[in-house]
Amino acid sequence: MATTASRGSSIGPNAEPDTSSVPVIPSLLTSHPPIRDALATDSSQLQDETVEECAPFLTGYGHDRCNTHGTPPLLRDRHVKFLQKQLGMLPSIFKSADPSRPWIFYWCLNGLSILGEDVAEYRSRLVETVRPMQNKDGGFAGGFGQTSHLATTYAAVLSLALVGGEDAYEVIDRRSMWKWLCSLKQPDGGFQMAAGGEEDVRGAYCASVIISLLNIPRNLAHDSPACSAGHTDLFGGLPEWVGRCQTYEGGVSAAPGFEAHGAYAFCALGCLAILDSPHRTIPKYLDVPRFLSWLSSRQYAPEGGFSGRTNKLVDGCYSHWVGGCWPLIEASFRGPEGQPAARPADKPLEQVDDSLFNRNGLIRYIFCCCQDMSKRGGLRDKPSKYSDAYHTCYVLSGLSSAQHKWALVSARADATLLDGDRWFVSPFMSAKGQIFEEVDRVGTTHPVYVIPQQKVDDCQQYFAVKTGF
Ligand code: FPP
Ligand code: K
Ligand code: ZN
Repeated sequence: MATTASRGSSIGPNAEPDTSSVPVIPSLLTSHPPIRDALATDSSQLQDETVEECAPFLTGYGHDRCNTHGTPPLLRDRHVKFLQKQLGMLPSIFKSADPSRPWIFYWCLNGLSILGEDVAEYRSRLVETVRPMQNKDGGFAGGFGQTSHLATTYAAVLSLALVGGEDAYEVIDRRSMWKWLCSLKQPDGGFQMAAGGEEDVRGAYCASVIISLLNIPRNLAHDSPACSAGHTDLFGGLPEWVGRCQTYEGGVSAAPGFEAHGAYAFCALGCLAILDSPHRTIPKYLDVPRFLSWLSSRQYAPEGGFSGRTNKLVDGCYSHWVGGCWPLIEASFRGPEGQPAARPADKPLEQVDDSLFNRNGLIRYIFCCCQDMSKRGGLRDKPSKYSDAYHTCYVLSGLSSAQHKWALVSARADATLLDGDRWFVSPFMSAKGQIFEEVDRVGTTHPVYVIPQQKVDDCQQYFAVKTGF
């Protein structure tokens, strides 16, 4: 947490609670932080307003079905319906989102899958929809006739992996994908997002995900711009380039010299965890203590949620971008832990809470502030915002990482392999008590690829036998 607030002043409507009926909520999550910057600015004003906005929700306002910890239930069916609707015909106000259609597929399919839905039934629809989005020169665009982009390619590939099966995998033209990735690879080691486009850490992550999921050959085509710097490998100079994105604050920016942001931090760790096992790459290319200090400062009290950057506000989507950093950073200093002892799957083991962030704080922010409790459903940034597919996907993914514990079981023996690390997930249940109902525990996604672990394995297995194209 950013601060400890046991002596802070109370906020919200339950400042003087009738203790007989009011749930017990730690004062850290119901009080202003005890240490406040005396300098009032537009940022501190917005921060105060956000605390006031969240406070009534955090104490159970408007929820008639809160449990004894003041946590409302997960409105699973409503969120499922919301995502299903987003996969259908959309009204004309979505026109500007047309180039992001592969993203909408990914957010919805991944969100549905975290909520326990089988998304394989979308296979034939998805296959026919994304096929025309692939360009002859490689990669996927946001729609037919548009330019290929690494972000839409990443979203299309993950969507195909989510529905799985040969028909989906075979949509992808690996040879043209390889050629296109070679054309985006830059002499300084990074990747442009599109031909002539910006070079940033999203590119480093998206390219690493695509290459390692599809077993794309790593040798560089002779006409790649990166060859001029002597590179011969698609990954040449990439971890060094990612390392240069770490800022004085300890977080990671889009490209060297910019402001640290949670979304880019996740991309950096994800990329490094693909290039080799995280306990080798992360400490080698990042200053971990400085990174940890910045990452810890992303969780706010009393809101409980994460912000994306210094002096900005909590937002549900950072439950994933920031929350998803924790398992990777933990694996980086724990290293491979070996196969855990077998335990009954239906009974979570109570664990000593040695977590590096306040899991219950984040879980409370998500259940109380991020759910649209109306018929609309879906999850959101904060109570004053509308739910959307992006926030629904990433709030659920963040909830999943707060409800589970990931461990690296074994690391790849050979650093040239890209799919050798084995991860193990278990339900997290703090010995201090669980503030949500067991039925409200959501599914899991792979800590690096952010789709279910089984879908990652299936996809990598399918392409592993393809040597060359
Ligand atoms: C700031 O928005 C947001 C950014 C600077 C980064 C956005 C990037 C992503 C969400 C994802 C990238 C990842 C991949 C895999 C493509 P803001 O100023 O509206 O929000 P803030 O106030 O919370 O910083
Ligand atoms: K935001
Ligand atoms: Zn957001």
